[in-house]
Amino acid sequence: MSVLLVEKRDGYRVLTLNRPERLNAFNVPLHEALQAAIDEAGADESCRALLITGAGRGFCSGQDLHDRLMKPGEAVAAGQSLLKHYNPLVRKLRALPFPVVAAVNGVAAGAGCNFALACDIVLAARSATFVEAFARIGLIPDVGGTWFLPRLVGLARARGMALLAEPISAEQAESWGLIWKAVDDGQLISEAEKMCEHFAKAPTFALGLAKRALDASMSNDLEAQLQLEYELQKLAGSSADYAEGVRAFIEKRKAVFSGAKVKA
Ligand code: T3D
Repeated sequence: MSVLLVEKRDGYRVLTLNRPERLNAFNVPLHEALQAAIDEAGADESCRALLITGAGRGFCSGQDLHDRLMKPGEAVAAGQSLLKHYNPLVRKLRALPFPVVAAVNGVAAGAGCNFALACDIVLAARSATFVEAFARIGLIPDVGGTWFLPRLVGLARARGMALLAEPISAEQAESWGLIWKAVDDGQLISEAEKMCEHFAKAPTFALGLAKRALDASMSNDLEAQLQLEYELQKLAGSSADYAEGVRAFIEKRKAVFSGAKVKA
């Protein structure tokens, strides 16, 4: 059985982490399959959204610790693992020119928690939990966690999550602004599918530019951000989707967006 299931739908793809016996922990084959699937989705012009979820009762439990068992005096090259697998994974996710929806179906721990937070929209089953589990085993939060957490929930809560490593419920995560929404367990996948179906008909080019602008805002000052908005809005404003959006509004009908970077 493949460690990653890839399903092509009309206008979007579904990636299901598929190591349920280890709560979908990351190992090398899963990293390789996931990165290849993200690259393929990014290169497919008909793909306008990605839905990522986990098989079984967990979303992702982070690094597979069975691959990190050390003999006394031995050290694991955790740095190499970040350089080779985790950091490229976050970069690839953030660079995708369309929305990525994480449907967190169960526990998201360690790298699995921060992998979810690196997606654009996080929906979580009400029974799911988020755990910055690193402190329990002597590591620091990685996979962008030390960057995403304070920006999403502020320093006080980021510190609490990183230093205490206690599970945060989906409802708590929603009320803190860590995730978009907690939904009933039975509704999770259909809600995530509905959202991806919406994105598959959205002005994708503009959404990709909006992602870029929001990411850049994390380190830009206001002047730099205004300049970036000017540059990106020039691109969005010359797209066929903008022309169609305005026409549809005036004609009081639903817009039909191509999603492509085509000039009006
Ligand atoms: O070296 C590097 O690459 C550096 C980068 C590191 C990135 C990281 O992600 S470090 C953090 C690694 N993850 C963790 O520390 C979390 C470990 N897991 C847990 O703390 C708990 O399993 C959970 C809180 C996630 C869930 O608890 P619970 O009680 O619901 O489930 P469980 O019984 O603990 O787990 C179920 C099975 O999954 C169990 O196997 P078994 O006993 O039924 O055969 C358990 O061993 C396995 N499992 C869960 N997490 C992992 C795992 N196996 C390997 N690696 C895991 N991370």
